[in-house]
Amino acid sequence: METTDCLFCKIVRKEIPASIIYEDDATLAFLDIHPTDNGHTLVIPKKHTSSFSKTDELTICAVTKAKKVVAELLQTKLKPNGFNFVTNDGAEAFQEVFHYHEHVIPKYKKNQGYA
Ligand code: DGP
Repeated sequence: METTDCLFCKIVRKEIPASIIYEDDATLAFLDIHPTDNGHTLVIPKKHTSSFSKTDELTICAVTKAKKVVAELLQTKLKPNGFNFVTNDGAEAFQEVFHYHEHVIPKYKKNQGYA
């Protein structure tokens, strides 16, 4: 896909709005529009790459470092009891947006989620 048509590239270029919670030179993190839990965040590289398996190691390292920062931010702000770190790679694995992204999903004890 051309980056001009890519939804997450448009978010990187600030052409469409997103609730950005972290940004550095190489990565961006913003709240998922369809959260499965409070604080569900997507961490993406700023440069376009379609999926985890098509991404170079340096970019994966940058995204992984950003994931750690994001988890710490969410831990401080929302006090979850754990996290799911999820990567969907390929249509058969339910990847819907073909710009590599990592899900950081805070998990809460029962009845603590949407406090
Ligand atoms: P995946 O199935 O791993 O490709 O997840 C894609 C996620 O992207 C899905 O949880 C919903 C989210 N998403 C789709 N469109 C938008 C959007 O326009 N803005 C934001 N913030 N998230 C989006």
